Order: sequence, then C-alpha cells, then structure tokens
Amino acid sequence: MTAQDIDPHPTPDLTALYAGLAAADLQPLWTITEDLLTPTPRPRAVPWLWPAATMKPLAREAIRLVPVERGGERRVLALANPGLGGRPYAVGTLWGALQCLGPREVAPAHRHTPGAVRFVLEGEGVWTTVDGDACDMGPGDLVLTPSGQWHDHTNAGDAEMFWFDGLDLPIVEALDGVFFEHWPGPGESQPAPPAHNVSESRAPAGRRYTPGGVTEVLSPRPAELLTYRWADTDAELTRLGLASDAPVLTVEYTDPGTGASVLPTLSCAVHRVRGHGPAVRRAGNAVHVVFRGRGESVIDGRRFSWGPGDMLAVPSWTAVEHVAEAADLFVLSDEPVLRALGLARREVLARPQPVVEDFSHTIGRRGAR
Ligand code: 1HN
Repeated sequence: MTAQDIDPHPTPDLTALYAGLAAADLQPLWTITEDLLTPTPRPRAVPWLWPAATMKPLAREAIRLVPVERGGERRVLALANPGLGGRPYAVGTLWGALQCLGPREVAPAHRHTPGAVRFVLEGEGVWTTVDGDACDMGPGDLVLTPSGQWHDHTNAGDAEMFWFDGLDLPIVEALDGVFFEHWPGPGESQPAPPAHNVSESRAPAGRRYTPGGVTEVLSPRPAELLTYRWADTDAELTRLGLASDAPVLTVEYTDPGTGASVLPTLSCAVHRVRGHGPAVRRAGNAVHVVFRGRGESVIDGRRFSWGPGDMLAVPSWTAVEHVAEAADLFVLSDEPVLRALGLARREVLARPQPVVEDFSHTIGRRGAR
C-alpha cells in the first residue's frame, strides 16, 4: 500500500509530510506493505532435495577440470535453495555443500569466523588439520572446525573424497561478523602435525552424545573434541534403539566439556529412521543428509524419495516426516541460536500430512527440476 492508496486525496500538508519522510530516509510503518510480523515463520527457502546422482558426476567433473586453489581455496558445490534468489545457501541460515578432493590434493589453510562441520560421505586417507591437530576422516565421521581456527584438508590417498560441509556463514553474515584470513605461511598448509587425532584423547570426559537433543544453552568456549567417529555414533543409536520402539531415534553430538551443541551456532544430530516417523516442525532451519538407506520424506506437503548422499532442505516451521525401513540421516540445524535467544519452538503434528506435490519422480534424474 502506498500513501496514495491510503489517502487518495491528500492535503498539501500530508503530501509534504510524505515527501519529507522520503527525503529523510524514513518509512512510516502504515505504508509498509511487506509482511513484517507473520503469524508463523515464512522462510523464503523451499523444501528441496539435491540428489547424489546429480551432484556426484558434477563433482567428479569439477575434480577433473578445476584446480582446488581456484576461488575460496576449496572445491565446494554449494546447495543453492531455489527459493533464495540465487544466494548460495541451502536454507536461510545455513550453508550446506558437497566438498570433494581428488587423489593427493591439498586444500590450503585459512581461518574465518564462520564455524564449520564436515560429515564424511565417502573416501579415506584424508584428514583436516584444525589448529595443528590432524583429524582423520572416514565415512560417517563428523569433524568440527570451530570459528577462528586454522584449517586445511589433505588427501594423502589415491581415491576421491566426498563430504558434506555445513557452515553458519549466513548467520555470521547477517550479524556482519565475517572475518577471513589466508594462512600466512610458510607453505600453503599448517606444518605436518607430529600426531593425528590429539583432540580425541585430550577431550574432557563428559558425554559425547545426547539422546533426543541437548538442552544446554550455548557452548561458552570452543569445542576441544574435534572428531566424532561413526562407530561411536552407531553404537549410541544401537543402544538407544534397543531401549525404544520409536520409528525415529535421534542423538545429538554433544560437546563433552559443556554438554552443549557442538558449536555455539550449529547443532549436529543423527536420525535413525526405522518406520513412519511423526510429522514434526520447529522454528529454525535444517539440512538433512542421507548417510545410509533409502526412504521418503514429506516436507510441507512435498514428497521426496532419497538414498545415500542425497541432501534435503528443511526450512523453518515446515512439517517434516521421514519414512524408511532402515536409514540414517545426518541433521544440521541452527537450533542452538534459537535456544540461546529464547526462540526455540517445536511441534509434533497429530496426523501425517497430505501429499500436495510429489517430487519423488521428478528430482533425482539429472537435469530434471
Ligand atoms: C570453507 O572454509 C570450507 O574450509 C568449506 O573446507 C566451505 C564455504 C564458505 C566459506 C568457507 C572449508 C566454505 C568455506
């Protein structure tokens, strides 16, 4: 609505008022048409799926054609949600991507204020060095690079390596808090560390997983434990599964020193799906990455079918419902931020959702949209 719509026949004084406001870079609230206070969140990001069958051949071509040094020092394919107008974000507050390294490649060291997590999909013989500690990476492992810590990636093997990258970059960007530095040298990477996986033996003794999810607010200091092994995650889910008959089990990776989420901004969890899960919605965004198994999800009425390596955008307040016989999904979310600010909300819907749009056959083939 413009001032003209509200007052089709403005007095000269009123016309002068609106002109004065515009000239002073002021906007009267009564003329603002944008929905500022929506009854529930209206994320611009849409429910979406990026299939491994589409991403992996493109990643392999990128390994063949594009050196790792080019642009951002990383070979990363960013999930660009079609609702976000071309921005390279999976959902409004989260960066999600497929990162790949060819045999014997090294991604040089740098550090930045956005924090990152890596969840390994495929490959071996790779480590990420985080402030001098070489963290070995195998399938299903989670490796943290907390805000401000130097990190570089080394593939010492002969195979390609693929992992999911999750960053809080959109959050840090919204706060105008992005700082970035290249490694000053000597060399492109941090000096070869004398030992690997030091954080795992030096970490505090507290629990490393929390069934359901943590409730602690903000980790007050950077995580000391940098790597969570799939064998441990799997054992925790198996233990939980024996004690419950729920169709979806959840464990959240936990900072053993504080009992909080792994980063101040990012929560990492795994859903083990073994049936038809309830429809759940929460305030805040998430990305779900399929590690093992095949299944289907309905997100706000859109149905997607998925398999290993596929990645799903679950925007704020969309109802999400997973169905599988046996599948494990890695879940990245901005939950710690909402919890710290008193904004966390979660609702379990009484019924399964009606499927309004079926994407399960249109996405997943190369080029199909
Ligand atoms: C970054 O530093 C990495 O270190 C991956 O592997 C993805 C996306 C945006 C900005 C920095 C990495 C990134 C990134």
